Amino acid sequence: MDKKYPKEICGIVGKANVGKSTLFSAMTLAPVEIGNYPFTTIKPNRGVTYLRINCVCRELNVKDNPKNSKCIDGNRFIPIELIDCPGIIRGAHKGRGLGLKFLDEIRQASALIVVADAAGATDSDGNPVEPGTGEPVEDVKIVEEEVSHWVTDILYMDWPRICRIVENRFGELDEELWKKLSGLGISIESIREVATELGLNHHRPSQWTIEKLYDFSSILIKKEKPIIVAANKIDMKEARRGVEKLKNAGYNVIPTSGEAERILRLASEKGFINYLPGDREFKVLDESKLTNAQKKALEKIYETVFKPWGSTGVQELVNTAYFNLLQYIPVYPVEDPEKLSDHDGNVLPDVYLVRKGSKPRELAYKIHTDLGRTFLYAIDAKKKIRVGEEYQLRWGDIISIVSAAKEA
Ligand SMILES: Nc1nc2c(ncn2[C@@H]2O[C@H](COP(=O)(O)OP(=O)(O)OP(=O)(O)O)[C@@H](O)[C@H]2O)c(=O)[nH]1
Ligand SMILES: [Mg+2]
Repeated sequence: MDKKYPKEICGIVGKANVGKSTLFSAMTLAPVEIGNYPFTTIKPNRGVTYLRINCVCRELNVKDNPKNSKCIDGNRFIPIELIDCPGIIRGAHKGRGLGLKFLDEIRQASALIVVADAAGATDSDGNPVEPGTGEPVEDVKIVEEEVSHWVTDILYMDWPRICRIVENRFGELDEELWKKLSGLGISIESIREVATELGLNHHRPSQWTIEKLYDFSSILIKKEKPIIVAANKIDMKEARRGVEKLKNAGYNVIPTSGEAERILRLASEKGFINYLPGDREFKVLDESKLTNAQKKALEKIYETVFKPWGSTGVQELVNTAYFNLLQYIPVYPVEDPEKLSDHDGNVLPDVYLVRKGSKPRELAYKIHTDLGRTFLYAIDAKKKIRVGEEYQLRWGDIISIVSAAKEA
């Protein structure tokens, strides 16, 4: 049976020149263009990054053979696709800068990282300025507003047709809006809820003003695409105030230094240091192999990032987005509940991400539609007990699905 691995997508968006590509490069090790001027990136970059969790192999003291993920020293790394977008400036929906067309590429993203320049080293158009002068909260607001305009425009362009259909009773408004926003992963229930919340008439869309349509789009997108703010450039002293301001504005904020993470990841790849993404320290392996400049760069990272902030924050970004905001949990499906393996004998081969509250059948569907359709029951392989349809999967569960197809 062919397995399909569901793909999770995370988008990196933000004002021009705040460090998106540096962050992307740190998270994927992909070489991309980085420059201290706006619009260095002109089309989205795609790569793979990983969520990090403690692997159950440690808890059970078994040796695993990961297939869809990686296990390093008892840490399981679960892949997600990362997309680095070009910069956004105010008025982008009207074509300023590089416009917003590229947002089509992140329609499927379940989480968005909005990067802000916490050090305030860029103006609202992304030009370099004296650190501390730029407004990090504005960096996030610009993105929120432009994305809301983008959604508004998708709907507004087709508004006369939508009005005709609904007001001549050829279709329901919620459904027409949902079709129009298809691919954005927005549920029809949310559309209904937000329209009701705003007191908008479901039968007379021609009475909706463009301002109301904007409010509708803005609330809808916030509800469906949760954002995590990377308060970036924390290695600069001006960032402390910026981080506070972002937190006070009520955002989910993770202080980050993409640049520090990028240097550490590269140094670790080259074998100079011992460092895994998310570690709260790094160790130089052989000082004699480092040039003076490299030594200085590492010392600076320790002094400006690890000492004051504890880590580069980069791993926390995706971990917090998926495990706290989206409330995903990792579960390990296995075929053999005794050996904890797949049919080739690989122990704990896969980790799947499911929403908190998911049941075993949903996991079965994620693995294969046939497995979902023919699902009978599941086995909790840690406890060696049978669990039924109503069981709610828990963090780190090892689950074996028993299906009619398998029994036959
Ligand atoms: N001090 C500091 N500078 C950083 C950090 N991350 C990025 N930079 C610098 O910020 C500038 C912009 O970096 P990019 O990664 O190209 O920024 P971007 O947001 O992708 O820019 P556009 O693609 O033009 O929108 C470069 O000079 C980087 O070296 C960081 O964590 N700390
Ligand atoms: Mg860029």
